[in-house]
Amino acid sequence: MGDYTPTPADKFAFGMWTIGHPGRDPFGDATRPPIDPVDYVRGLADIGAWGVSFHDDDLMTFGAPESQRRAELDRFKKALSDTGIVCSMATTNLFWHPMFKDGAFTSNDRNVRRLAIQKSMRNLDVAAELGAPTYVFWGGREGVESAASKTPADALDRYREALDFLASYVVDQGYSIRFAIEPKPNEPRGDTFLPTVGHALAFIETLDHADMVGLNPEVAHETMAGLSFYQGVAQTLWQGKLFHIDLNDQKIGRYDQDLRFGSEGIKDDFMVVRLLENSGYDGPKHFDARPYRNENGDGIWDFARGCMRTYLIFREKAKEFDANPKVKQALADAGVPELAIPTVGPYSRATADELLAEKFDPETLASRGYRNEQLDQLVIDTILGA
Ligand SMILES: [Mn+2]
Repeated sequence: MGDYTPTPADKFAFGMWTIGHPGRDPFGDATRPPIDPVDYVRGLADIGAWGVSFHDDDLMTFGAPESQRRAELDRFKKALSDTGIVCSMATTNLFWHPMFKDGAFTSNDRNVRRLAIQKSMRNLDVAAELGAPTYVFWGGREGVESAASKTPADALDRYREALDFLASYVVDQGYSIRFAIEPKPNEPRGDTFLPTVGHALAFIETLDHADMVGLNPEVAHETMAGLSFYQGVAQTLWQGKLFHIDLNDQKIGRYDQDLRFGSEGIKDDFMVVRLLENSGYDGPKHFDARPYRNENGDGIWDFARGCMRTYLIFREKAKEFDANPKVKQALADAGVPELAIPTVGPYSRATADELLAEKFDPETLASRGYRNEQLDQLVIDTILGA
């Protein structure tokens, strides 16, 4: 058993809005004071985190004079260099200000759309200055309550136009930044554009700079849609599009809970960690979650330590699972290695004729058992330490 103490080599990162979330919700005001960005970065270093991410408005007061914004940014930069915490991702706040109530890139107001792109360009400059390799696009307000209020094809055209323009800006500026779209089915809008991993993967293929754009899937968002996060991440990896990941937790069918990673969907979370660790993914393990609203003081850091601790426990359990001879046998019994064998190979007249001539006995094929119960029980035994 490891001691589950995180180190920067584990590449754990937290957003500025996560551990420091003041606890405001639609029914109640803040329950704890904001944390100064410099103290926040020091706190991350103290708990063994590696990276931090930010929205423009987390660091620099929106609408403040440029000299004040520069001073706020310089303070933050100094905290990064003092602690060694890396800026692992940046994003634009295109959801908080009331002007974004009808959307940002997809607002029906053309001037709001132009401002949203301008705001993103300015923060891309900051992201480049801080060395953030990934820029996330979560379309918080990109959606509708009334379906009649936007023509979906126009909204998708405008969404694509914004990302094409911004990707070209990155290329033109010579920045080493890739984009990651973060899908979410709803909340704060009734219906959000690009609601799931699948919608976003298909959308990316229509972009001018599709190679620069991948995904930032989030546990809570796929789970809200009733989907398996594990399967979503697996396909994202398969398509070479896992540019970033938001780890947290969520009960199906609820509002966006942003719970501590590993606190709810333990089995899916275990499978996600096993997948990430075995895939060669070397990006940040980024927690986009928040402490329970009734925490304060040390409690909010308990939350942050818990996210990392559970990841490390799952990482150890995943190694144990893959090394267990009983698991190897159960995987063989289930036919798992057989799925890796090509079915027919590349098409040729000869392989087609060979297949057409082959005789199958449906009764024999139907009589096979796949022993999934024993395999799944080994997953449970491993997680529970039995
Ligand atoms: Mn997120």
